[in-house]
Amino acid sequence: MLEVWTWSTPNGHKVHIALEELGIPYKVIPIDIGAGDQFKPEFLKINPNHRIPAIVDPSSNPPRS
Ligand SMILES: N[C@@H](CCC(=O)N[C@@H](CS)C(=O)NCC(=O)O)C(=O)O
Repeated sequence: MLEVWTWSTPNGHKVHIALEELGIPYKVIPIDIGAGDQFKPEFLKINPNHRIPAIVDPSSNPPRS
């Protein structure tokens, strides 16, 4: 299942709208950009430019973001 690393902002909402419209299942991983979660190493591994939203496909080998 796709992972959506995101927060409640207009850029974050765009991804939910698209995935819901397409009927693609996904799991949300909240990244509180107000608290600085986007600078944590676990998120920077996914998106080094520290911006949400980011989508990860864990079924890919290696996982793609
Ligand atoms: N081009 C990106 C822009 C994403 C973006 O600017 N995200 C902002 C929140 S809406 C962000 O993560 N800001 C945190 C930061 O820059 O550290 C998109 O449209 O999704």
